[in-house]
Amino acid sequence: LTLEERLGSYVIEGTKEGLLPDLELALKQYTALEVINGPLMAGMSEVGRLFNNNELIVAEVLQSAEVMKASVAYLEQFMEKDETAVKGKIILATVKGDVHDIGKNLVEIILSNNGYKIINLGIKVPPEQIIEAFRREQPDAIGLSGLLVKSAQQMVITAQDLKLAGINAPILVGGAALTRKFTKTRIGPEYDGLVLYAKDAMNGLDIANQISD
Ligand code: B1M
Repeated sequence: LTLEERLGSYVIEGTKEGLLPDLELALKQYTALEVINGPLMAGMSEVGRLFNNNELIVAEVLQSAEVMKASVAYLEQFMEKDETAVKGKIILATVKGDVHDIGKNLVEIILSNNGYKIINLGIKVPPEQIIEAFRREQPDAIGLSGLLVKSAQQMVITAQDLKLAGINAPILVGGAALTRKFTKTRIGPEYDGLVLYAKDAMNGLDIANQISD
């Protein structure tokens, strides 16, 4: 197997044996983020495909997620850091009913490496908890993540509840089940402030930078 194939297969097989030496090797050719977005994400997509075909069970997907998390935790130290003054404060949450947090945590790493103070509320976060955190922290924006189809609908509900609470700070949304179109036509109209869709974590950073400019 090539190095790239091996990196993907650690995620697919859910094994960490040999992972660290291969990550070190990969860093000689790629940036930390390229390793994540390339071979590791390719492995995760394959896990999603196999799971969808009933060729993997949840316990196996969990092991794949562990490998992805361990890789990101190791690679984090090699990511570019912008040590300039704080650009803003952002609350992050995976919406109610959804436990997927690898993407959200990647967004946290990238934003905090680039001058943002992040308040990470974790997973399965109901709107009430986001509203409470908003009042306490007074952030510049709210980031919502969700991977399940029902999470897209939960984002609509969350936006409605935030509006009812009188909140109109920009909302940044992302996650596999979401599209730009859904964001624009279904979430946006339910909210008084901006609702912006990010296709990946770097795009999330670009959008955060645009908002904070
Ligand atoms: Co789940 N799962 N899962 N899962 N899982 C999906 C999402 C699924 C598509 C797999 C499939 O069937 N093909 C499917 C959803 C189907 C649907 O809704 N139609 C699914 C399912 C069905 C489920 C369960 C229901 C399974 C079950 O129990 N029977 C269950 C749900 C539990 C729940 O949430 N209530 C479940 C559970 C799990 C595990 C716990 C085993 C594990 C998650 C572990 C964890 O996160 N701690 C897991 C995993 C790993 C996946 C897949 C395989 C991979 C997700 C992932 O981590 N990707 C996933 C299939 C897939 O996505 N291909 C799948 C890597 C990550 C870096 O990408 O999170 O997309 P992602 O983030 C991206 C972008 O989306 C974006 O940036 C990141 C890249 O830079 N982004 C943002 C994300 N959030 C953002 C926020 C932003 C900006 C950008 O701003 C705020």
